[in-house]
Amino acid sequence: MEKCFVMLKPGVINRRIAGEIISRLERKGLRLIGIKMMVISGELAAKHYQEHNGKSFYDYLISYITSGPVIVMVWAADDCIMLIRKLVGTTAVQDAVPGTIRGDFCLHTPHNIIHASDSPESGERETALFFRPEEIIPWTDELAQWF
Ligand code: 3AN
Repeated sequence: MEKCFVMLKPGVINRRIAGEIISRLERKGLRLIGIKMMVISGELAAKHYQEHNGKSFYDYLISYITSGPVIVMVWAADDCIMLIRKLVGTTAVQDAVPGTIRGDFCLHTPHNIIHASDSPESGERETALFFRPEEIIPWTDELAQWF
């Protein structure tokens, strides 16, 4: 089963929309197997966004992501990453279609509200960065027998 690491970025808790966003992923039928609230250190942020090091928006991205509490989650399902990224919408908020999370809740790309892994490898890597193994709870889904 594919894992997708998801982060609700700083500001989401402040805006009181965490429940709304989590609910969208939950209603899709995805399985939540890990969740916690935290403040990310500069060191962890740098590891998470290492692929963007050197880009024009990198310093801003690191300072933003460490500026307040975030909610980190791990979701599981077949094709979880593709399904979540469709619900999330495009990186550039001006292209994000209404009905998607970014299309409905974001004004600016640097504050595009939510991170979701973009490949199964990233899903595994990011999950291991943010969660200890015992924090992942792969509960049995009784509906799965019908899938
Ligand atoms: P995504 O989050 O959609 O996978 P990435 O991995 O390309 O997109 O970018 C990581 C984060 O960096 C984005 N969520 C956004 O906050 C920021 N970012 C990406 N591209 C830009 C940009 N052109 N200008 C400002 N910030 C950006």
